[in-house]
Amino acid sequence: MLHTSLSSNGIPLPTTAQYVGYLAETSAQSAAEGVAKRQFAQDGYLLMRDIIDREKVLDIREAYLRMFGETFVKNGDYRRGEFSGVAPEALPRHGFPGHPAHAFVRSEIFLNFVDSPEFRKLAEDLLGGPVERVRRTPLRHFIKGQKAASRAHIDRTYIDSRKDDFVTLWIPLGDCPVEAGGLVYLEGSHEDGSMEAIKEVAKTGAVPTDRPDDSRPITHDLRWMSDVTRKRWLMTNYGAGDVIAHSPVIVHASLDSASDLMRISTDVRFIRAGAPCDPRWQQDWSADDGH
Ligand SMILES: O=C(O)CCC(=O)C(=O)O
Repeated sequence: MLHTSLSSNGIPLPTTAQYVGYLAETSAQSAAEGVAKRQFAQDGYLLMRDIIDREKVLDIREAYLRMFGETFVKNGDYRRGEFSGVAPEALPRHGFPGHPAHAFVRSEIFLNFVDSPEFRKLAEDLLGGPVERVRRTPLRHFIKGQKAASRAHIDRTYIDSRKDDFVTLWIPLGDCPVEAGGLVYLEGSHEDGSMEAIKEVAKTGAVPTDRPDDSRPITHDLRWMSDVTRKRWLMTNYGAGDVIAHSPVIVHASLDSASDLMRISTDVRFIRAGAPCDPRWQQDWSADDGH
């Protein structure tokens, strides 16, 4: 039982053990260890703590938040990055041209960060050989009270790839406790018939969705998803320096941010070298690109 209330896209998710649990952490120091590879195959994700320098992550958080001006963060503390309650006026939508996130994913500091050798090594260890980084690298930024979160989905719906040729690294850019709205995973959904069960329900048109014109997200209702699949949503308090790798077929989503601490993160993707890469993902991310 978590001592906080949870919701995703405004829909409450009960905090009982029927609905939520904690992500497993690996004891491995590196994903090259057999135990890490087995965990990744078995769980569909691998949570590694402190694999990159915390200060390097906070440098990125600070550089991004400085783009919003002085009054955006509490006490001028860009490294902590609590929302002051004062947003700059007349900004374009998040990640659209003209928004700071759009410029930031094209900046040298960000590109140097996502090209960190630690990320490449992790992907190579998990895919078992040389990899290429997928160019399109979104930057996510959620602020308390928005009631907006990532809907339940699998990455393979968005990116054409063979399941074993592809890995996503989700990287919190700063501390991200559960109440700040980090990524949550539907336990065991990468390996059995959960998606088949959902497809059957989808045929009846009974899947709740707040995006009826977009067939890519499964649902915005995490409680419903848990009821239908009889699976729990797994979560954790992420810290700056942590990385979670996930398979393109595990169902994941995120929680609404209910913390002053802004949730800022990026998802860096790697594909096995030589494997075909979805051309839509070979451009820089722009939130209006429709992918
Ligand atoms: O950060 C998010 O809310 C979504 C990220 C995601 O779906 C992913 O990394 O695959």
